[in-house]
Amino acid sequence: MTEMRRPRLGVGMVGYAFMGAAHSHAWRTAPRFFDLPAEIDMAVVAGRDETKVRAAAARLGWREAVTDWRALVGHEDVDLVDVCTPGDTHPEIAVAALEAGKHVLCEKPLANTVEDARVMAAAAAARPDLVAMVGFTYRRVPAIQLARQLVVDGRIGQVRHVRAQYLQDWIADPQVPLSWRLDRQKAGSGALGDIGAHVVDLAQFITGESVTGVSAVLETFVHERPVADEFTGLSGASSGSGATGPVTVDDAAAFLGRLSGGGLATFEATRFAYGRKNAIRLEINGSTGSLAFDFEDMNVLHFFDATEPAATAGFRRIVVTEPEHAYVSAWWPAGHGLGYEHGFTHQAVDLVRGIVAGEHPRPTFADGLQVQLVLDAVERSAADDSRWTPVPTSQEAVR
Ligand code: SOE
Repeated sequence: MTEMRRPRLGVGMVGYAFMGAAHSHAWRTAPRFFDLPAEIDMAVVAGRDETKVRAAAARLGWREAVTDWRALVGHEDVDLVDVCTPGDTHPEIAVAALEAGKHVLCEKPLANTVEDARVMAAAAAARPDLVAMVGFTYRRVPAIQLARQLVVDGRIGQVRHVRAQYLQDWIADPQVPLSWRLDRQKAGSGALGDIGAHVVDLAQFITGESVTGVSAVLETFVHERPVADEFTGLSGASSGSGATGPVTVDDAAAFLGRLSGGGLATFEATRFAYGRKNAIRLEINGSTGSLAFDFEDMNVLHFFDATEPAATAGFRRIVVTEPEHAYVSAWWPAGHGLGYEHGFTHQAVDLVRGIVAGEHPRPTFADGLQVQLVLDAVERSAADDSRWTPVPTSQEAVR
């Protein structure tokens, strides 16, 4: 019997820090656990510093290292460009890749501005033969997939409320040094774009509705921080020289929204919630039930079915590790649990399958643009004090 040869898919990744490491892990792991319709070739990684990019290539499993992303985009072995850089470079790299006939996976948020996101979405629309996907990875957590399925199946009825929070604490200490995520030029915004974007995407993905309007506040609590000399993971280390620089983004965002189906939503994104490490908390109340999720217990989904007899109804704690659940059968025996990195692997799997099938796995660049429009509306709302209604003190009230 002759075995069908699978096509080769050459991947080129730009950037190799936190997201680059997570994506590399996904590219290495996806073919080892999932049946993929293509052979993954981790062909090239690009980064500006030659020594560091070579070391990253060796550590993360890339065949070749280059110091210019243009060389990667033009590389004959590269069919897919994986963009893991800060947002300010997304448009140039992604558009060049699409124009060169390469599929693209781009980290979120899609861009730093609506205008840039629009250009990227237009470039993707001009090449329907190519896949252009945004890295809203949390969609591919099995419990989130189950939440979406329960909504599709009508198990919570019409959505009335979404309560969405993304809470971290890694910059709550004012001595945590500056890094690109605190620089508006590079990141576009702060907690809003870095983590708020995820909960906007998740709320819309699970409900199947879109945010149609917002009323927002943004705040920066720490305006000046030590300058970093070295970067690791999310943050960096300062040598203690005493040099400081400005924080140019929001530290926290809070906003109300209306949903296209008539429901109300509240959103909160902060990196100042001491004790909350990566708490993506979602609660959705519908006309016949509710869902609740917390990424800090990411293998679990809570479901309340209001059609059950009141005497015994209660939130059901579903451990989402059965082979029936999305993606799970490729991994471990029931109950053995998945972690942060698995979402990235699932993303790689769906992307490769989409490319080979000639489909457009979501979230597409058009979906990324839509989230960007919400973020932009939040910034415009927060900048406009005209609808802000101050509360008089009780002394003022009795005067
Ligand atoms: C990437 O998807 C990302 O949003 C990072 O940019 C955040 O900083 C991280 O905390 C969550 O994941």
